[in-house]
Amino acid sequence: MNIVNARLRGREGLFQIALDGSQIAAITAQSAEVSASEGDLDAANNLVVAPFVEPHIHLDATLTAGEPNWNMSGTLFEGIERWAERKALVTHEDTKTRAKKTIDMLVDHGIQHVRTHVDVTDPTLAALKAMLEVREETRHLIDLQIVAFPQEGIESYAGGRALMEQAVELGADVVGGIPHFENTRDQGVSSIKFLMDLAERTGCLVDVHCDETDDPQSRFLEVLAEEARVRGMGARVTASHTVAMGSYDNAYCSKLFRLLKMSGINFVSCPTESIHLQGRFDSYPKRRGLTRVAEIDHAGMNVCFGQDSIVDPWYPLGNGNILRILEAGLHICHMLGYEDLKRSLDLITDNSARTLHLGERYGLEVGRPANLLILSAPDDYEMIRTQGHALVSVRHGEVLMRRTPASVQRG
Ligand code: 17E
Ligand code: FE2
Repeated sequence: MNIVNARLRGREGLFQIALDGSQIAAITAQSAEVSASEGDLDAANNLVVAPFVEPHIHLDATLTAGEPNWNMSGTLFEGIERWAERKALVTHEDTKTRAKKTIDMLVDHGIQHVRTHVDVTDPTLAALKAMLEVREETRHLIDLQIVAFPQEGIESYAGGRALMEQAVELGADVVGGIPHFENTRDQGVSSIKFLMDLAERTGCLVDVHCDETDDPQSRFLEVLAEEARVRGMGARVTASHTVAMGSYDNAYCSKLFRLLKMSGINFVSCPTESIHLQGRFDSYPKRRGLTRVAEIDHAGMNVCFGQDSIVDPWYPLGNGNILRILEAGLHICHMLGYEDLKRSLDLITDNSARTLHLGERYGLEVGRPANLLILSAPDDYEMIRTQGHALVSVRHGEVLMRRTPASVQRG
């Protein structure tokens, strides 16, 4: 199969992309627009990119908002309480059904790589066992990474350490954490040492919910970054949320950034989630409750955007469309300047792939997997401005999804 009349990010002109079974066989410049042959796909002067990536979602909690109770305060902490009520009702089949429905939504929007946090603070590990099956059963749709995520704490939850170890033994890909939720600061610190040891010993990646609070005293990011630096694990480590950084003063942040850069860790921001959950203890002025996305990016560090939730105790909306998250994030993070807009898709493609440590399993290059999207606009800026979509998603050399854009008649 060939894709013709494609625009590529950062390159002038039109291109043809040849797929040879499950690999990209060739990318060649076209001297003029061509008509597509039978069996080929016509990008019609629009962008072709590697698939969108969802670097941070909770597929075990998805589609449970209001069951049995709604989060009335809109805080993270009430979300955790409401989820504990729903968690008591979780079954194997219920988890698989909801996760698969949500994966279909992600696929409909061009996502082919997903990292999901799965709550392992449950003595039965029911959700984890269900998600391990989902990972295998949806390989034709997505590459799924599973994070062993201790929602109620590693040190503060009975048997928390053993559950984390068991989750990795059962097949989790990534070790998680939640230091700001542990009962004490000391427990937060020891939870990070424990989870970094576990990851180093087992070869897992690391993705920690870190400082997801407006409390400027929540400073576990420095602990995570230093552990990553000393062990030389930075590229394998991700700090998710880090929203307290939005409340740190500049003097502390200036010192912190030096360490963050030396550590080489990755960052995920979930802008729609954080603008909803944070700032809840403020009246006015009211904080935005996001990490310093533009500053992290402009300092040359790796940062990407994720959805976090779809209709769960923390966030009542969501439809799988990561472009909606990108648009919101660019607004909230003061990233609508031309320099940011013209490379904005980095935040849901290349940067996210780097966070997931996908290496040569990702990217529009000869020899890499034949996974790609045809978008509805010719460049990053126009994708955002027109609220564009992924129109075609190709995976393993075959069409996985086609979207027909709405058409408008005047008069
Ligand atoms: N759990 C958590 O600790 N934080 C979140 N944002 C979600 C679940 C969605
Ligand atoms: Fe999360």
